[in-house]
Amino acid sequence: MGAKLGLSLMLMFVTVATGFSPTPPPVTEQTLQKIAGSLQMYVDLLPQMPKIYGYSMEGGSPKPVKLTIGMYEKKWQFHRDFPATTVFVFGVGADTATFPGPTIEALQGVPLRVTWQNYLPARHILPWDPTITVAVPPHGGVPTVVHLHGGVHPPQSDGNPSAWFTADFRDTGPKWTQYTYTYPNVQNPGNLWYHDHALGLTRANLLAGLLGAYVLRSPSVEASFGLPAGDEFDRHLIIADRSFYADGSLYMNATGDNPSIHPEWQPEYFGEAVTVNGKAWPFLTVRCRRYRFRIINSSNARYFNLSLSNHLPFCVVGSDTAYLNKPVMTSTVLLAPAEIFDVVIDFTKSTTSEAELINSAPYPFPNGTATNRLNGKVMKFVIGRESAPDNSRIPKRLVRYPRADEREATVKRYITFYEYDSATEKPTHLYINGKPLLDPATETPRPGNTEVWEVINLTQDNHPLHLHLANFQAARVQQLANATAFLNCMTVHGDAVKCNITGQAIGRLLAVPEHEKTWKNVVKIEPGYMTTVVVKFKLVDTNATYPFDATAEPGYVYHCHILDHEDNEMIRPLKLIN
Ligand SMILES: *[C@@H]1O[C@H](CO)[C@@H](O)[C@H](O)[C@H]1NC(C)=O
Ligand SMILES: *[C@@H]1O[C@H](CO)[C@@H](O)[C@H](O)[C@H]1NC(C)=O
Ligand SMILES: *[C@@H]1O[C@H](CO)[C@@H](O)[C@H](O)[C@H]1NC(C)=O
Ligand SMILES: *[C@@H]1O[C@H](CO)[C@@H](O)[C@H](O)[C@H]1NC(C)=O
Ligand SMILES: *[C@@H]1O[C@H](CO)[C@@H](O)[C@H](O)[C@H]1NC(C)=O
Ligand SMILES: *[C@@H]1O[C@H](CO)[C@@H](O)[C@H](O)[C@H]1NC(C)=O
Ligand SMILES: *[C@@H]1O[C@H](CO)[C@@H](O)[C@H](O)[C@H]1NC(C)=O
Ligand SMILES: CC(=O)N[C@H]1CO[C@H](CO)[C@@H](O)[C@@H]1O
Ligand SMILES: [Cu+2]
Repeated sequence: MGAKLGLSLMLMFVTVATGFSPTPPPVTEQTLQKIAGSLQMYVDLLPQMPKIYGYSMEGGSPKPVKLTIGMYEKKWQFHRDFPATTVFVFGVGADTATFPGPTIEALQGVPLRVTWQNYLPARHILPWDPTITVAVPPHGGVPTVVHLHGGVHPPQSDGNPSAWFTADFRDTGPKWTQYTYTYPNVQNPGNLWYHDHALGLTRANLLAGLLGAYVLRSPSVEASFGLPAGDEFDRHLIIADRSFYADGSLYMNATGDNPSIHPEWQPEYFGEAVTVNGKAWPFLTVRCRRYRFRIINSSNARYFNLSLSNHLPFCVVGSDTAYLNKPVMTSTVLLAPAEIFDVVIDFTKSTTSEAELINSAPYPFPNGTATNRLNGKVMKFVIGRESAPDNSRIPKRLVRYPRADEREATVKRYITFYEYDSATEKPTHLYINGKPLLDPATETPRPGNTEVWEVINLTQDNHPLHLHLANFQAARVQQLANATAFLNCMTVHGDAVKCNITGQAIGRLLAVPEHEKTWKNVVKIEPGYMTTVVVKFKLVDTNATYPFDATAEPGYVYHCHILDHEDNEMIRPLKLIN
């Protein structure tokens, strides 16, 4: 305890010396709601982020390229009637950088190299917390490292939290190895996104704007589907909730839930305004035809249970980086943080001239506060009356990936989520398997193997589980007979088998929704249940092993994708070994 306290005090000293923590003016939840509530909804046109091509067509056939993408501080207008906001964003230059960053278009089989450059200033624009396990650069600046979420790539290009770097690579983290990352793009086509992953700073760096979409296309797989295509009809909706001060600056509560333990860390960030592609409650005028929307939830902690006010269904064609076996019609999709749904909306079926995209997910999910008139609205579609030309279609079949099959697994692991609370019953931190990130790896899969991870949530919240490198799928979701008894036993023995987990997981079964039955990168873990997750450490479309050394240092990680949890410290190493 003494050593730990000493370390905290030392880090705090460094913080003060570099002047990292701004003292925000006092603000109340009501003020924030007032600011958000004074803004008229649906006055800003939904932007499309600039595109960057991860290949060149010079000479007629696709060729690899190397990109340089920077992280810049700049001003961003979130709403027509609101002062511009200082953000940290990605772009090929400061003038073209956007919130969210440019969309990277990659092609299956064409590797892409990217040098991520940090041009961020000496001070962060948001509070962070020196008492959690966090990157603290000796010379100041904002530590960053980029992770391509859903990407199958070597560990050196994975954006390990300890591979962070500051402006001009002046300071680098202990696991930093290289300037330029390689994305082989050998995997199946689908939706990825890139975002910051710096140790203990992910929630603040993403909140500031360090995120963007990445699409991996495969003409040979996708051309025959006939889904809506082209910039106008195939679009991203990147959803993020944010709160603001009246002067336009981003708001993040700088007082921790347990200020004597963690002065600034809060267990979950929820914003009062819902932004899509960097605009608060935007609108999009659509033609009377089919559109494809790739919906990415880039919120820190907010789940979105999305539906359309005119009851038009979503036709879900994919989730995360994989297509479904066949399209699934559904009236609602539940997006966890970092989860992606790829949907088609057929506006010809609309009986109204407008449709609001609405959100009904309580926060925290599933049993928190109900949504209100602000965070219950996302955006609006204004639907053209005259039917528009449309040669797209909804195919009967998409990609026939093998189903999740527990019997293929050669290894079974038990993964348990814990929340630790202070005497005031406020969370101080969360761990996976009772261990912090920097403890040696315990999950050490072999490349090429299939494993079963029995994930047991002993907290009150739903947690989105994310593994780097692997694709996975929930096969079974079963309630524990007595979660309290199991938790009590785990507190004493710390061993799921000793605590009779097979005797415990005998309760109610929850169905995995049809539109989530594919090889995913995020699986929602229901509280009080054991979720059986089939994990593949190989390419899911061909069964091929990785065409690179996945066992190299610094390895990968797996974590909860509620960013505030990930930072403190619901994250563990994932180290592949032969
Ligand atoms: C910020 O967090 C502290 C500690 O949980 C809380 O007392 C305070 O009300 C919060 N402020 C706002 C504006 O929500
Ligand atoms: C977005 O993800 C966050 C957590 O990562 C989750 O709380 C929220 O519900 C998700 N929202 C949507 C629309 O999926
Ligand atoms: C999402 O909202 C719909 C109603 O709009 C509700 O029927 C459904 O149960 C909700 N889904 C979840 C997972 O809460
Ligand atoms: C959430 O609410 C439902 C219905 O009220 C209840 O059955 C369930 O146990 C609650 N879950 C938690 C984690 O409190
Ligand atoms: C669950 O286990 C706890 C602790 O062992 C016990 O006190 C409680 O009665 C049990 N609940 C049920 C419904 O069996
Ligand atoms: C495990 O739990 C089940 C169901 O609660 C019970 O029937 C069984 O006796 C338990 N086994 C052991 C070894 O405790
Ligand atoms: C990959 O393995 C699965 C399970 O063993 C099998 O069902 C599938 O046909 C294989 N796919 C290919 C392309 O070999
Ligand atoms: C739904 C459910 O059973 N949730 C439980 C999750 O685990 C905690 C203990 O950590 C219980 O308090 C919840 O009731
Ligand atoms: Cu979590």
